[in-house]
Amino acid sequence: MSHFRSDFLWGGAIAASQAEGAWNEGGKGIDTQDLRVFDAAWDKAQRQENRNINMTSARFADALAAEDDTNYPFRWAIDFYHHYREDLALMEKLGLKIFRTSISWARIYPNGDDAQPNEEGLRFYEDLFIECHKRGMKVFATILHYAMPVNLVTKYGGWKNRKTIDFYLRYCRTLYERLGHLVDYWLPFNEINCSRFNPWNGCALIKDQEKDYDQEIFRCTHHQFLANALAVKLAHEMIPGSMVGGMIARFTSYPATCAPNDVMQSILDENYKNYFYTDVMARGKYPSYTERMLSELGVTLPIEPGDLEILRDNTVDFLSFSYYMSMVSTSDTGYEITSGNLLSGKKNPYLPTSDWGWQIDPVGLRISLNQMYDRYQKPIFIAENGLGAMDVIAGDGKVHDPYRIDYLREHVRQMDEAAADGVDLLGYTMWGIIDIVSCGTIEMNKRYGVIYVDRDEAGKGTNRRAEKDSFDWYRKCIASNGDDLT
Ligand code: BGP
Repeated sequence: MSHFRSDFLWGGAIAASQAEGAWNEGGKGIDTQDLRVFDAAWDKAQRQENRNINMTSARFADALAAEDDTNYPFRWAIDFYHHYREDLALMEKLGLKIFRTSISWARIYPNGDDAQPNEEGLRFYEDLFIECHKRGMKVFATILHYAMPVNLVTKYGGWKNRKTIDFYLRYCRTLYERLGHLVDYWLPFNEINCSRFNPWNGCALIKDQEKDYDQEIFRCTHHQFLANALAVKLAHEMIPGSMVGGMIARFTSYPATCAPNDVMQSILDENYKNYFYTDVMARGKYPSYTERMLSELGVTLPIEPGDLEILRDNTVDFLSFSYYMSMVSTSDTGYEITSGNLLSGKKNPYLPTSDWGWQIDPVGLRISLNQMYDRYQKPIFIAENGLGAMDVIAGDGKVHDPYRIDYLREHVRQMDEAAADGVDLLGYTMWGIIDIVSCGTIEMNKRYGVIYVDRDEAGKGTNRRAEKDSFDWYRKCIASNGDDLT
C-alpha cells in the first residue's frame, strides 16, 4: 500500500504562455514571453545562447516590431486557448484530481495599468475553471508565471518600481473577486527565485540596460516578496479559508565530497538558491545569512518602513516547488558542468542525465521533501516535475515513451517514501501534462507530456492531440493512488 493520503491530489501542470497561444485574441495585451524569439534552424549552441536568460535591448525592439509570429512560439504555442475543452476531456480520462495552470496577466489587464479588467479574459478563465470542476478536477492557479504585460516594463520599469506591486494587487483582487470560488490553491508567483537565475523571466530585466544588475535583481525580489505577502493577505481577507502557497525552483545540492569546504559550499548553495526565498515566504523574515550573502554581491535591499511587518504578518499556507534535477556543490573550480533548469550545475558522476543534460535524481526529490518539511513544517505541493525528451512517432503512429514512464515511476516511488517519512504532501502536478513550448529554450521538441501534440518547432502540424504510452501508466498510477506503478 502506498503512503499517499487518500485525498492526494494527482495532477498535471502547464503555464498560460507556454500553452495558450492566441496572444492577440480576446483583448489580450502583449506580454514579456511574447517577446522571446526562436528560430527552428538554430543549432544546439544557438538555442542555448538564446535561452531565457539572454533578453537584450536589440531582441526586445525586434520583437516589438515583429509582424510575423513564426519565430515567436509563445504567441501560438499549442493553442490551448481554443482547445481547452478537448484537452480537459483527456485529462478527465486520465483521472486527474487537479489541474494547474497560470492566468495570463495581460489577458486580464492588457496593459497592466488599465483601470478596468478585460471581461473577455476573465470569462475565459471562468469557463476554463468551471470546465475543470465539471470534469472532476480542482484548480491550482498560478497568478504570475513569468509573463507580465510589456507596458509595465516599458512605462514603469516592471518590478524595479514599487508601483508594480499595486498593479499586481489590483490584478489579484480582480481574480479573487471573480474566480475565488473556482480556485482551490493559489500560487502568487511561479518560482520566485527565478529572478536571480533568469532575470528576464523572473522580473523582466534586460541586462544591457542595467548599471548594477545584481542590485536591480534584488530590488525586484524584495518587491516580489512584498507582492507575494500582500497577495496572501488579500486572499485571506477576500476568500476565507483560501490556501495560498510560496513556490521556488528547487535546486537540490550535494557536497561533491566529504571535504568540509564542499559541505560548507553545499550549505551556502542551498541557502542562497533555495532557502533564502522560502525562509522569507514561510518564516516571514529575511534569514540570518542575508547580510553576508548580499554584501558579497554588493547589494542592499530597498526596505521601507512597514515592509518587514508585511512579510512577518503574511506567511504562506503551504510550500511548493518544481523539481527536475539535483546538482553538486564544491569549491573545486575545475569541476565538470552540466545543464539544468534555469541554471547549469556541477555534474554528479552517480546520476544519468536527460537529453538536455539535466541530472535525473529521484532520490533527490525525497531528500528535498524531507528537508523542506523538516525546516518549515508546512504542507508541501510538488508543483512541477517531469522529463523533457525528444519523442518520436513510431511506425504504428504512436509515441512509446518508456523513458518518461521510468522517470515518473521512480519519482513517484520517492514521493511515496517521503510520505512514509512523515512529510505532509498535498499533491503532485506533473509538469507539462500535455506537450507545450519549453520555457527555457523555447523548443517545441522538448516534450514533457503524456499527451502528444502534433506541432513542430516552426508551428507546423495538425495540432492533433494523442495519448502516449505514459498516459496509460499515469492513469493507472492515479487510479490506484500510487500503488500500481507497473
Ligand atoms: C520551470 C518552469 C516551467 C517549465 C519547466 C521546465 O522552471 O516553471 O515553466 O517550462 O521549468 O523547463 P523547460 O521548459 O525549460 O524544459
